[in-house]
Amino acid sequence: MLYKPNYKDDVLTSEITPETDYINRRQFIRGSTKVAMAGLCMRHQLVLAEASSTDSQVQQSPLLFSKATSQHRSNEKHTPFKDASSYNNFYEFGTDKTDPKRYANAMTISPWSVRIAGEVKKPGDYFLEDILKPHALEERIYRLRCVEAWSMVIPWVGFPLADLLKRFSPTSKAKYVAFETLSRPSEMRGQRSRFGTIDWPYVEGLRIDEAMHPLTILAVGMYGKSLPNQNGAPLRLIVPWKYGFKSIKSITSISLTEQQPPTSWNKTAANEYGFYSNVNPEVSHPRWSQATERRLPNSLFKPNRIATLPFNGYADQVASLYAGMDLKRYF
Ligand SMILES: Nc1nc2c(c(=O)[nH]1)N[C@H]1C(S)=C(S)[C@@H](COP(=O)(O)O)O[C@H]1N2
Ligand SMILES: [Mo]
Repeated sequence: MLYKPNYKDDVLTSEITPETDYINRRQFIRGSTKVAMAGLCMRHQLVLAEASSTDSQVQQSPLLFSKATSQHRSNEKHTPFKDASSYNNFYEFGTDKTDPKRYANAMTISPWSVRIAGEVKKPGDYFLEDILKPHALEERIYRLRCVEAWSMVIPWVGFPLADLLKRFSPTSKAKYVAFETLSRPSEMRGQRSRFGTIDWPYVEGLRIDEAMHPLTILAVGMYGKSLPNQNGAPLRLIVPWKYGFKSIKSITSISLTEQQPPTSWNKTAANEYGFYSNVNPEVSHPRWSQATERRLPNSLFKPNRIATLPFNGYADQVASLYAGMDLKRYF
């Protein structure tokens, strides 16, 4: 099913920009098919990604967003969209890397609602449109490092998780944030499988300071378009300094908690996957080294093996969150 977010009417509405800009932008959207950029200057430069779709099964909607600032860019080559959308982990659809692209289109993503619960002053079930409404979308080009020792560089489109959490007024008891993915066996063949490893639904969690960190975002798109289902449409978490499994897909619940919440891979194999799961070349997985990674796309002739960096290269920005902690113990 085609997901058409109401960005043109909702997210970047007259609430946050003058009416004239709003109208100009709407005309801009309507009047363009293959677009690069126009000098629309509001708070940022707004970019409308190319609307042409290629071979993807689902035609992704273009998004309006501000281009990554130098702080959130990378001089590394982006992983091509083709690779980032066809080599995936999304166990709800199967355990092969090719399963998510093959089967995730069975997931209905519209309508979509997100439960905001726990230690907040404004809990409730909200439609995705209302969740997204006040947030201006921005591009963030981040490395994604899977615990399996491969990695990509992906231009996400989203907004800081902190901005969303603040809207719902966390109480003083909110010490952690717990996330949950959709549970819908009728559309998720991996959830029907008798050989499941994971106890569904997939759950993840962050400490509140990690959740509030400016690098932590909720993504609704990548490569300028709304997320393909296999990448976690319509809303997913991105925590770039942690192993990829922390970046939970297709979120239906965000809950503020006093206690550290359970997380799927930790429940599955506690000796292999910790709660923190910060990328750390010095702490090996019990069955393989984490010192290097295979940067996708790679091949037999171009193995593309590179050194893994502490905190996936974001140490300057996040190492202080863990000052005084033994990272070998809290892996
Ligand atoms: N709900 C859910 N979220 C998930 C997963 C999953 O199986 N289910 N896999 C994780 C893992 S292991 C990785 S590496 C990333 C992969 O994200 P990508 O497919 O967009 O590259 O998603 C993470 N989020
Ligand atoms: Mo992963």
